[in-house]
Amino acid sequence: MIKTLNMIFLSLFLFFLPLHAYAQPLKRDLPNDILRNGSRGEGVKILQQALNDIGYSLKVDGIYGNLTESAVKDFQKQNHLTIDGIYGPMTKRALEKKLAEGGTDPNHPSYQIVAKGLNIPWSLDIYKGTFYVTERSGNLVTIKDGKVVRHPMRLSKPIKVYGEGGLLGFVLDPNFGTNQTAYLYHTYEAQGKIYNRVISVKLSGSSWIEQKELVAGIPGGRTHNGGRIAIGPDKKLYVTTGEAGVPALAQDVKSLAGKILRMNLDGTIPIDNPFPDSYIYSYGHRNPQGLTWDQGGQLYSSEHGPSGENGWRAHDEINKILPGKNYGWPLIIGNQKKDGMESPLFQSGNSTWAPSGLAYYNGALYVAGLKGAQIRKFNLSNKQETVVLSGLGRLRNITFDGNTAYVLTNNRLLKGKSDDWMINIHGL
Ligand SMILES: [Ca+2]
Repeated sequence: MIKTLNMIFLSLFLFFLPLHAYAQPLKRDLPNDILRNGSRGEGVKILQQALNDIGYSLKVDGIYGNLTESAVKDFQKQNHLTIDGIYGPMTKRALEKKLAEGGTDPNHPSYQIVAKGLNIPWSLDIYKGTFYVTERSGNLVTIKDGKVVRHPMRLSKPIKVYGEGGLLGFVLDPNFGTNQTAYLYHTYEAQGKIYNRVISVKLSGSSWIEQKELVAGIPGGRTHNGGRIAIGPDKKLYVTTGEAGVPALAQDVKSLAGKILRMNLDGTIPIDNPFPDSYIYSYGHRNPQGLTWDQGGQLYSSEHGPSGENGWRAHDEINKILPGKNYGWPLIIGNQKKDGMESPLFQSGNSTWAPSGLAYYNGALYVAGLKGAQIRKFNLSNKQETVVLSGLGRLRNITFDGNTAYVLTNNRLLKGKSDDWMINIHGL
């Protein structure tokens, strides 16, 4: 309740004041009781607060219900404990350790809330102080001076909000100022099957109207829809697609699933793509959801590792993407090697980042983590990894505008209602 009240007070009175994420290790006197689904009381409250401190978004009500149980299970899973959802001595010790780490590095940044009340925001692009955000539930949102506006859309195929699918990627045309054009990636249904497509849309008045279908029929499903789109330094549109829950498709160079695609902004295939007459730029991907380029124009992508396939788990990846290369899924994971396949630049081993949005800034890659609930920084020269932000729940995306990073949270719940934020961070 304390945390909930705090959030309400913050939203009422501190909206424009900078909020500081914690820098110091967090100390909480965790209860010594055994707590389980059905437990109630002060001990449960302290546990819920502690779980929120490391990135979960629980209501602190002292009632150990299904949400608390699933957070405990998730925590146990990530810390390689028995996954029974019961808080006892082992879970307590692991939680104390996690709190002592504080989740952030000593030079961690301060952040401000730019907008609240978002519903699973997924992508962000910025033009002259206006933020263009997609919500997975099917809204294109603009945010200006903290005000959130949802715009009507006229599309030839309705957005199918299903599982991990919905309205996902979004990017403004390089000439948006004159042509009011943008590109988006969304899930749809045809003949009872789930697909994804990439289209261009134009802002007319306050409505977004479909202009052209660039590519359709990208296999989709309840999971692994990929969905990030970005325009490269070469002015081509790059698209991440998931293998739609069918791992073999990632190795099939006739399928658009489990790939990074590259196309001209009118949807045609660039003549210098690695495979003739194909959108495929790289393959062997499971569920890539991040794309970025460094100063020298090198492309990188983040991708979710396995969650049980072949008994494999975790091993999330950050890859350096080269044209025509095979990134191994489902034949190799993590640092495994195989002839003709690329191993990742960074991988999470037995822990899980669940990496989504990826951004390059000043010699480093920054990835937004869902399960990990962190922004992780990967220094490209010394290969060091640091956590630069945590404690805000699942994080979907990070985008830099000059020296400022903008981060979207995902699935934060406030009193059972979605309350995702866009925050900005200075000093990364
Ligand atoms: Ca791989």
